[in-house]
Amino acid sequence: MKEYPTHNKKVINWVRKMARMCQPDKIIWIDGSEEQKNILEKESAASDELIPLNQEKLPGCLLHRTKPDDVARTEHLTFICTRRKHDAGPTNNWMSPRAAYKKAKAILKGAMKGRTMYVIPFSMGPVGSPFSKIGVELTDSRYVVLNMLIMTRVGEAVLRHLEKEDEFTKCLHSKAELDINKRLILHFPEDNTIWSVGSGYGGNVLLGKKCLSLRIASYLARCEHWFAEHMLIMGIEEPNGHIEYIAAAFPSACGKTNLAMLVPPEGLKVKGYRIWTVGDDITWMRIDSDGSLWAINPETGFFGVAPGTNLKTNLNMVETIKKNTIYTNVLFKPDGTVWWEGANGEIPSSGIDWRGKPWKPGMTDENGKPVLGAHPNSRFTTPITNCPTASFRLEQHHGVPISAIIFGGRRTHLTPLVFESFNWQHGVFVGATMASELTAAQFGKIGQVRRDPMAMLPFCGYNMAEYFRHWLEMGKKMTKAPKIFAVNWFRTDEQEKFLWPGFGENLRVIEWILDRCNNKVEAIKTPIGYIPLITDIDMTGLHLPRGHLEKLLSIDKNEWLQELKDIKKFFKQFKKDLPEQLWQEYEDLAARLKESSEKV
Ligand code: SAT
Ligand code: MN
Repeated sequence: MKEYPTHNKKVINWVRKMARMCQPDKIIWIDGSEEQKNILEKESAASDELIPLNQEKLPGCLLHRTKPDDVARTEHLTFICTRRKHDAGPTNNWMSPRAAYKKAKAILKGAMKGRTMYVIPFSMGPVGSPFSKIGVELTDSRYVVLNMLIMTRVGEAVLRHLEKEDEFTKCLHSKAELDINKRLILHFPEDNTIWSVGSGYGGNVLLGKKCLSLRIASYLARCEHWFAEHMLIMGIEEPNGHIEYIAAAFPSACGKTNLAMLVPPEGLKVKGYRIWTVGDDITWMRIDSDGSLWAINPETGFFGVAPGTNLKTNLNMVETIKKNTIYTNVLFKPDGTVWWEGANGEIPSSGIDWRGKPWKPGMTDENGKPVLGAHPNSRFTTPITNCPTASFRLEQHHGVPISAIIFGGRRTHLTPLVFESFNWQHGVFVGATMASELTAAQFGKIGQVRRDPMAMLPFCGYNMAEYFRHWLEMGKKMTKAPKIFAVNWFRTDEQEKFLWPGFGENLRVIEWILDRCNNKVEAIKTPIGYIPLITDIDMTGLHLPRGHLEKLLSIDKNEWLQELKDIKKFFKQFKKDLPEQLWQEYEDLAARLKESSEKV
């Protein structure tokens, strides 16, 4: 490829400038071709960056290991760098652009010496769609290039688009020394720029994903009146061929991927539903001329959590990751395949664990804790087109119409299996007051409850108070706004056992949600929202112990009054910025609870 395969001066000047700073030995432009991909794979294998897996059993699959202190997003090293601190808001880490550039420059200076700088022109969303955004990522990691080729649209078509269009997100990544003390994930929304240094973990370095498609995009979305959300999109097809689409927000590692491609449970098989997967992580939504919300998934792959993925939890994903998949931090088996805790089949008798050390089942560490074969946040990167349920509308420039928005968290107590908000404004309150227990996808204490509005706490690129306002404003612009629901698959009983089986059975709840959207069933009004009549959830073939469904739908007044205190604390940090409508919703909820009886 010639030195600069574009005439776009802005791109050329920026690449030159970044190269002067990082001082790579050479620059290679990524064209999205199979030949170039093959060369990169060979080079990665030779340099031990990636291990080719058993090509008979897992064709086109590779294994990668990150450093043990580089296995999840590092939220404490992630910054929103706006000129005014206030614009980043109280929930984001903030640094001034000047200080941030300076700090990162000191690490990036000469960081690519002896390495190649790859230039990846990519599009989030179908190239040329009114939804889509162009980015260019510079990186010194072949692993990043190979992942980006799966997760985004890369190559010639993007370059052609850049000939006409000047605007693009400038994404710079360098592994540098992979030193946690010199690691920074910096977002400059006002400059449409991302700098990531010192990490090799997906969420920190695949800059098209969380950094561009959520943090930068959420900022752009507010300016341009659309939504960039941490949501899956799935289609539910009825036997008559009609498909309804829903978008659902859950924090990381709470089952978005499994839900997006669920297999209808045995008991509902006779109803003939078919599920279509549009996306499992990120949703961009716009109001179309019909006054309703239409959505696309800007990505082209899944970056999913491996542990727990098996035929029972996610049959379609097991099928998806059989080829052309990059595995990260899983166990390497002697036969050249991979394994993780909660995988199918037998536990292997030996292997190389995610740290690259020999492993045997039952091994314990110096504290007597089991040594895991795969890291709890080990991942696979795999093309969406491998998925048996991949939607046939993935390339449609207008996306799919959204009937319902669902907010979900991981709460062992409090939140019932499902409830419906009273209206858009109340729905925004429900989203804004979401909370969830921490999982392995974040640094922090697993199990601890944290408030995670719209599952966007780590991903909102500006002041969340303004983000809530944006949600409220968008509601006014729609003539056919989707209904908003909350779900919780994770409620437990007194013995801390899950009350709801989850996975494919969740379709029973989604069925009720769609029935509500289509005005097919009544509901019970409670202080927190509408809940289903027990008889309106189709339980054919699912034999829950007596009283479980009632427990799943019960609302404990005292628990909710307690929750209100926490919500108040959360809201208060936004001071005067918090939209007054949310305080109003808070007061209304408090009043409804106080008037209600102990248990609903
Ligand atoms: O690690 S990622 O941010 O890419 C995935 C996630 O945590 O949702
Ligand atoms: Mn996610």
